[in-house]
Amino acid sequence: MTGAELGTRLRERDLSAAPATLNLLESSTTSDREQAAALLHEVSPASLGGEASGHIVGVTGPPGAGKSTLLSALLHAWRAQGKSVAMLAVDPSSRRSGGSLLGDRARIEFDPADRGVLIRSTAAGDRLGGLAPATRATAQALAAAFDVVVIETVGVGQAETEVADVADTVVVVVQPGSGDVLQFYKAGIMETPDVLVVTKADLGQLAMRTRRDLNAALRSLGGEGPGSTRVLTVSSLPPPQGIEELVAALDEHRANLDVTDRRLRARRAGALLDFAGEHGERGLRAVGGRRAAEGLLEDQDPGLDTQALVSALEEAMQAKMAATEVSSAYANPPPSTSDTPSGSR
Ligand SMILES: Nc1nc2c(ncn2[C@@H]2O[C@H](COP(=O)(O)OP(=O)(O)O)[C@@H](O)[C@H]2O)c(=O)[nH]1
Ligand SMILES: [Mg+2]
Repeated sequence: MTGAELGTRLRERDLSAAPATLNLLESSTTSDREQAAALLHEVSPASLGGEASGHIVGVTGPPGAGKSTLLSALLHAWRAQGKSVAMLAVDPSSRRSGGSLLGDRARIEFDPADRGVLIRSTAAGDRLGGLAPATRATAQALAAAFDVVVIETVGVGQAETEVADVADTVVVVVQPGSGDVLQFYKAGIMETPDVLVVTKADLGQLAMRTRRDLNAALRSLGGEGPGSTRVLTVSSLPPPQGIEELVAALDEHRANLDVTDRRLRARRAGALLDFAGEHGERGLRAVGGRRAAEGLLEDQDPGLDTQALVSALEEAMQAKMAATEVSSAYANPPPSTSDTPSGSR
């Protein structure tokens, strides 16, 4: 099965193409990367004739906040609505055996026979929070076939920013009494998410209080009115509470979103991150710095996928490097014998 064939199947919303897609996009061999580029081209906005229709939801929060348990509840709610769901979890518990990183951890529960669901956990490796380039590309590709694509990352701050670069809607999950998140917002360290969820409402008054405190903090940041951050409380353990409201809040955010604009910015930001990750400061300097790179990305066809944007940056880099080699060869010709200092100085 070629990358282009997989991409075509995704475009036709054939969910059975998803596992092979994940494997291909995670592979780093040269031939697989070529196939991956062909796949991504098939599900690019240019090929789809518009943005992929799936809703990309980023879910992030500190370890133990209740993300996985919440996602199990959301999964059932979405499936009950007949929506197909892909969940990409960046899992820090796989760093240590038995998920002992922070004690008691839930897994996302689902029926393995259900063909409308795809769950993939990727080990976070050394990175707590950050997104692998493959996760970004995978989410964008799967959004062509699935109704909902969730990316779960762990952490606050950086994790939130990175997931905001790819998601249509960003959900930050906090548990009752977690004052640190409040402090982050007050200090302006975190971007405000689209939806804030306080979990474990069944534990009592503390959840309501945390919700009030978060609302007060958001008000003090001037975040009120349409389009501002919603704060919801949920209980994810049976009997679930607040899940329907959360599903509705996510739908509402997406319905009011300029998806084309957000996705275009996501692809450009992702391309810049991937390029800088691959080629470092030297690569950025070669294309004339970060600003110049951004300008170059803005000049590209808005229908290009992220990988194609990375390729455009790489071509510019290679052209610049080749030109520099030629011009420095003229500017600094290899010393001829007469130029060579011979003893005197
Ligand atoms: N009482 C209660 N416990 C919860 C709830 N949601 C999650 N938990 C518990 O909190 C712990 C961490 O949950 P988990 O989903 O693994 O958190 P994650 O690390 O953010 O994915 C587990 O022991 C869950 O059973 C909830 O709504 N109520
Ligand atoms: Mg988890």
